[in-house]
Amino acid sequence: MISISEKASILHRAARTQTPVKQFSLSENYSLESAYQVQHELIRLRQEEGFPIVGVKMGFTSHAKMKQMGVKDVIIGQLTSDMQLNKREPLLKANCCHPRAEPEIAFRLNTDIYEPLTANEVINYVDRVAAAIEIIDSRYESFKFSLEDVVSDNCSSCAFILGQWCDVPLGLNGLDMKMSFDGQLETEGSSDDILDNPFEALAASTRLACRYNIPLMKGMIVLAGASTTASFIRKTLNVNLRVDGLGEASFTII
Ligand code: 0L1
Ligand code: MG
Repeated sequence: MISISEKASILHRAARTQTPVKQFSLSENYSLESAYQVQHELIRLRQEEGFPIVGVKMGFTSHAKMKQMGVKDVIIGQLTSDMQLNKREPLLKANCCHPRAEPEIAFRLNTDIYEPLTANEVINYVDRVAAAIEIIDSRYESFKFSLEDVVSDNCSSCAFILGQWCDVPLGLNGLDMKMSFDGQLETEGSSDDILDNPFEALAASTRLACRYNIPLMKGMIVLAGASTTASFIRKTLNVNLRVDGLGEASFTII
């Protein structure tokens, strides 16, 4: 049995050396609670390198993905400052194992949150919303993992880019989300595919953050999750996401 701190060190090293490892669940069963402890330890190692927590990400937010994974609930991971890309800064493919891009919506919190909130309540706790792209990059060989493995691996998070922050509209349903690779449409989804409504994903983040002692503080970012399955990035690319009413987010990978 591999200890919690050993699992975290293995995953941290895998990310830093771009060397995927075997999923832990092939050799042992472990609980979701232990998996979140591994995630906390992994984040502690990042913080030790000088990268503070800047937000959280929600995973498995589309019904298709939940079905594919055989799970009934979403998962939560943590974002550190080194993961945030800016427009002028390309993502280096050499720093990833096998990156994929996901079209998402991001929120910015205007207040610290210490309790689970409903979708109707949580709208009062955000001051901005933006189009966002998440780059996921499992540290497991062949992107294969159990629920516990992926939670330990900080929900496959690797990097993210935000578009311009916008005012929060009263509703976020029915927004078309088109992601293109080098100007060619790669995937198209709707904001309805993010847990039926991105505010539901935001509410779920408050429930899971409270349950697993993950901070949700004023100014933090919440990536609400993807509207479609992730797309493999195989070569140098310009990736662009356009969300109806929220504008665009884009980055280059070289
Ligand atoms: O952000 C996501 O929804 C991905 C969660 C982890 C599962 C995966 O790596 O596909
Ligand atoms: Mg995602």
